[in-house]
Amino acid sequence: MKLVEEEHGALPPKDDFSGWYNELLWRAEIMDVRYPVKGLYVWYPFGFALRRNVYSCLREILDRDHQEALFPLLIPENEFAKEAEHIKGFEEEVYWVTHGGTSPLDVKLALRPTSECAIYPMYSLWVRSHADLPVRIYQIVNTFRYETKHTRPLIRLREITSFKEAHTVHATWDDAEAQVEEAVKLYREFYDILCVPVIVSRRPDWDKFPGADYTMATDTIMPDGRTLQIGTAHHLGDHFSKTFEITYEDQRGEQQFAFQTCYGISERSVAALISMHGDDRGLILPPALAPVQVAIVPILIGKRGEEVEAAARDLEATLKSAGLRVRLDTRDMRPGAKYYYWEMRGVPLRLEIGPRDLDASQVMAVTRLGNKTAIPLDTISEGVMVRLSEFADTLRERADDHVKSRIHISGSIESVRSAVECGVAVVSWCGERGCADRIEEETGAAILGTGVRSPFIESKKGRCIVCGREGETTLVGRAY
Ligand code: 5CA
Ligand code: ZN
Repeated sequence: MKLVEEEHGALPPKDDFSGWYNELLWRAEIMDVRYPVKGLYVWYPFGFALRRNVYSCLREILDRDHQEALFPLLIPENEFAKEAEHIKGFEEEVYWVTHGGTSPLDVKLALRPTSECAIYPMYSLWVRSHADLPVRIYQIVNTFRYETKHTRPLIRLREITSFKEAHTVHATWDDAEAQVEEAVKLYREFYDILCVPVIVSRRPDWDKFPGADYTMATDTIMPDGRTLQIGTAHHLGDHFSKTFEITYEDQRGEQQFAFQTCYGISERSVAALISMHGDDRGLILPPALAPVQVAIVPILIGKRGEEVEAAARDLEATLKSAGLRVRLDTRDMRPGAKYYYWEMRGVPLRLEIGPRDLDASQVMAVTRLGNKTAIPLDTISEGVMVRLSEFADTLRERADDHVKSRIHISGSIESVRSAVECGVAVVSWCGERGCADRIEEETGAAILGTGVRSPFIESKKGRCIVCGREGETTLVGRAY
C-alpha cells in the first residue's frame, strides 16, 4: 500500500495554518471539499464519527434541563418577514424556494438561516400560562446562509450541517438574562471537554444578533492568532414575543409578553478542536472525542507472528470490554506506515506489542505526543486509562499556553496594531462608536467584545486608549 505521504509529500507545517488546515481535512478524512456547490462540504465517515462524539457531549450537557425537538426547514415568507430587525439582518443571506416543480409557489419559502421564525409561531400556540415557563428546547439541524465572505470547511459554510440552536422562553427579562448566563456556563463546560480555551465577552451593539437586546460571544484564538466565534448566546428581550404573540397568563390572570433567549453552536466547534490541538503530523484528539482512542499495532515480523497476533487480539478484547474505542491494526503494512496513519487521525494512544514485549508481559504505550512507557499486561486497562487522562490534561495545558501567549495587554493604538498581527489585544475602551472606529481603522482589527471573561485576562476599569475617558476591558482582534 502506498503512503499518502509518498504520493503527496508531507503535510504542510502548522505554521502555514491555512495550508495545513485544508490538507489535513482530507488526509485525516474529516471533510471532502470536492462537492460541486460552493460552501457545501461532505463529512467522511471518520469525520462524522468525530462529529458524533462532539455532539453527543453537547447533547448530554443540554439534556439535563433542555428538551430536544425538531422543526421544519422551510419558513413561509410572511412568518420570516415579521420581525423587522431580524429580517434586515438576514435578508442578504437567505436562500428562497420559489417553485414546486414548475409551478411558482403562492408563498415563497425560506431555507432557515436559523429557526426563530419556524419555532416561535409554535411557541405562540404552546405557551399559555406561567406554569408552562420556562421553555427550554433545542434542535440540531442544518441551516443555510448565503455567506458572501470567503467560505471555508467547518468554519464558514453555506450549509451549516450541525447547527445546535436552543430557544428558551421566560416570564421576565431577568429570568432570560439568567438563562444567557447559564448558556455561557454550559458552553464553557462543553469547550472544557474539547480542551479548547474560550474567551467570553459581550459583543458591541452594532455586532449583536439581529433582533437581540444583547449578544454574549464565546471566542477562541486559532493557531494563526485570528479569533473564531464558536458560540453565541442572545438575550432576545420581548422583540420576538411581541411579533409572534408569545404571551402567558400570570398569577393574577393577566396576559404578559414572554422574554426569550437563543444560543447556538455549529461545526466550528469541530474546527476549533482540530485547529487547537493538531501538529505537523496531523490531528491530535482529546480521548473523550477521539473516534479511535487506542490503536494496537502488533509487531508481526519473525517466527512468533501468530503468538503476537493472538496476544494483540486478547488485548483488544480486554480494552474493548473496559469501554475503550480500540482498533487492532493487522493490515499488511510496515509498522512505521501504521504509526503514520494513526498519528494523522489523532489517535491519543498507540500500543505496540512484539515478541520481546510478550516475554516481559508488557506492551509499549506511545502517546500522540511521543511519550513512551511500558504498561504491564496484568494492569493494562488501568494503565491505558491513566495515560489517556494524563494526555487530556497535557492537551489542556498546551492549549492554555497557546491562548495565553496570544493575548497582549495594550495601552496604545500602536501596541494594538502589533498585537493583532499574531493574536488579540486587551484594551480599555469607553464604549463610544467614534473611539471604536479609530481603533478599527488604525489597526485593521475589530472590537470583539467588552466585559471580557477569561482566566488569562483581568477585567478592570481603565482609561480608553483613544479618548482617555473611563473604559471597560475590551477584546480587539482579527476574526475569522
Ligand atoms: N439563532 C441564533 C442562536 S442559535 C443564531 O443564529 N446565532 S448565530 O448567528 O450567532 O449563530 C450561532 C453560531 O453559529 C455562531 O456563533 C457561529 O459559531 C456559528 N455560525 C454562524 N454562521 C456560520 C457559518 N456560516 N458557518 C459555520 N458556523 C457558523
Ligand atoms: Zn474613548
